[in-house]
Amino acid sequence: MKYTGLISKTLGALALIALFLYCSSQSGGTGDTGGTQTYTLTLTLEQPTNASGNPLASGKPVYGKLVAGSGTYTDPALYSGYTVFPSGSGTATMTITGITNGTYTGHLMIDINGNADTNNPLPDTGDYGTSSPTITISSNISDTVHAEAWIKI
Ligand SMILES: [Ca+2]
Repeated sequence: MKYTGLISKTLGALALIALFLYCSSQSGGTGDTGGTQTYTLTLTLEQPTNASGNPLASGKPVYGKLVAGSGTYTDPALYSGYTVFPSGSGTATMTITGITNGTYTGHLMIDINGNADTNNPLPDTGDYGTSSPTITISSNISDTVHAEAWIKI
């Protein structure tokens, strides 16, 4: 048949369009912008504790950020998060959304003395920080920061 080839090409093109539309509709993800896949980092934060196990950050704000590559805590945040520890001994949850595929360094700090600039929060003496892990994001990630991970600055 003369038209068979044309019909199968047309069907093939329609299938490609359908596949494209399907893929476009699958790029969902929180914070998705313009079809670029993004991911969410969810951290459960335990409070630092004293030798008796009492919480040391009750009601205190926590700032987190991801910086490019192996960047330091003074580098600008590509992505940032904020939460507050509850009163008492509870944990806090920090959610950082809209992260694109890549390798970052994560920085966390508890502003114990409440003097951080909320636009560019940096730790000072008496605050708590953590070691700064390399974080490779290629999916949604959930992790826990344990009480022992906090270091007094
Ligand atoms: Ca501070």
